[in-house]
This record gives sequence, structure tokens and C-alpha cells, in this order.
Amino acid sequence: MRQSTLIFVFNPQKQILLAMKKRGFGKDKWNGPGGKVEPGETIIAAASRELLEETSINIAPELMEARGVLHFHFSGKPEWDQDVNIFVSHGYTGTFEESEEMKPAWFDIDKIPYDAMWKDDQFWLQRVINGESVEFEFFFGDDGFIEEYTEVYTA
Ligand code: 8OG
Repeated sequence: MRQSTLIFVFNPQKQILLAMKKRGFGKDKWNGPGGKVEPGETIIAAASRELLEETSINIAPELMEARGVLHFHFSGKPEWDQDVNIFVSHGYTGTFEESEEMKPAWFDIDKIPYDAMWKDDQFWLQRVINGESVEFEFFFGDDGFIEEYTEVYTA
């Protein structure tokens, strides 16, 4: 399965960094920075690279907390199927800047703009914010709505 990354950064005020996607997959949605793992790249290296490319901030690999994976399946579009590996960081260096791909902003964690995010995020993002790791399978229909989802429990 194609591998991708998604990173949620928190500042000392406990706000979360989200970014408005300006182009490509998920355009016009708020999301964490992230993107595809390139051939020969580790998942964590891809997370750092995407974060730097999209927001200009740096996170040391040891500050990246792995918080699970989302398995996405798209009806009639198997080429879109992917595993999205979630990371959280409570530290970073640099100052975030808008890129061609994303416009970042800090959000209070009780003001997350779920209406302008991927429809599945409401099922797992709060748990990631609370410190949990998550694993879900999501099946999207042609209309972009969730047809079915299941939580994968690992002992
Ligand atoms: O590089 P690319 O444009 O493919 O990156 C897509 C980004 O969007 C990547 O960080 C993974 C992320 N992403 C999905 N689906 C979903 C989703 O349903 N919810 C969230 N929050 N992110 C998603 O591809």
C-alpha cells in the first residue's frame, strides 16, 4: 500500500498547527502538514521533509511521536488507496511560513475546523490530541463521503 504521512505540531500554548491545502489531494481543506513517502525514504524522514517543505519548520526525528495509522480505501479508485502514518510533536525549530502548497495557522484545540477537514478526522483527531495512538480503516465512496469505517484494535 502507498505510504503517506501526517504531522500535528503543538506550540507551548497547546495550540495545534493546521494548514489550508492550496492544491492537489485535499485542496481547500485544513489538515496537518504531510505527504507521500518517496521510494527509499523512511516514513519518519518523509514526515520531516514534508513538514519543512510545506511549513518551513524543522522537527528533530527524536521529537516525532508515532501515533498510529489510517488505512484509506477509495471506491473505484484503488490507485488512491494509502496508509497515512500519524506523528505528533510538541517541539519544533524555525518559524512557519506559507508555501505554494499550504497556508499554516495555529488553532485552539477546542476550535478545530472539522467542517472544513476530511470527514474522517472527527473520528480520530481528538484522540490523537488526547495522547492516544489510533488505527482505523476508512472506505470512501465516489461522493467523498465515508461508506464504512472500522477501528483496528491491536493488543
Ligand atoms: O502529498 P499528498 O498531496 O498526496 O498528501 C496528502 C496529505 O493528506 C497527506 O498528508 C495525507 C493526508 N490525508 C489523506 N487523507 C486524509 C484524511 O482523510 N484525513 C487527513 N487528516 N489527512 C488525510 O490523504
